[in-house]
Amino acid sequence: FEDAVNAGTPLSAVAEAFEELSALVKSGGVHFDLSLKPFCDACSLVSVLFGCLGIAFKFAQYEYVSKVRDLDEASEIYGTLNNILDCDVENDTVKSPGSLSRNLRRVRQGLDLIRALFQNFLSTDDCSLKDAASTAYAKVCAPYHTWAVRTAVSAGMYSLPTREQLLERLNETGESAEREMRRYIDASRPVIDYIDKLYISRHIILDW
Ligand code: 1PZ
Repeated sequence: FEDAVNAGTPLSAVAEAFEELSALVKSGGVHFDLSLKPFCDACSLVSVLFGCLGIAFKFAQYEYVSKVRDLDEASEIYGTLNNILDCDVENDTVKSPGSLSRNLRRVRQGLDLIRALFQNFLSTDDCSLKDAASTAYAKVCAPYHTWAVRTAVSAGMYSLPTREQLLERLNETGESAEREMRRYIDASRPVIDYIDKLYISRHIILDW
């Protein structure tokens, strides 16, 4: 009954999409070849969360959405995540600005950022969104962003909504949000690990 009540929220849609993705990845064995299409579909859902953050994060939304779109547009030609890596390795463009392998790496960092943010958000009842987001950003993304981006992000943090505003905008209660965030935290892990292995198995060190 509770699930039915919560069925239509953006957060539950994100959780469900990542559970499906994670089930695919987990069922596939070591040589599983994840298709770009379902991956990009799930990643696109995440962008609804940006709508709750206010205009200061429009740039982050644009950055994230355009990278997911590039990957999505490549899905028919490349088919799978593995093929993207193979092609960029061959052309020595894995880390080149705008390359699909680089975009995939950035999208993966976005997914991990949300995971860390949810984890911080749930760790205590009185953790503000600003604190949860700042800590998550510092750990997951800041080491790989330029000084200018880090400065803009830390200024933007002050404009984030409060905990209560966020829940309201997401159409969640404290309890329902906790449930959906936990679903995402659990489901995103295998997907993030899968993406990391695409690079590691090709001897690409993930320090960028
Ligand atoms: C409720 C959620 C609150 C989350 C608040 C945290 C917001 C963090 C904002 C990060 C802004 C990043 C802006 C630009 C970054 C670019 O420099 C990099 C590098 O791009 P490249 O040089 O490789 O082309 N771009 C990215 O890392 C793309 C993804 C960044 C955004 C991910 C955020 C996703 C999570 C938001 C959740 C709603």
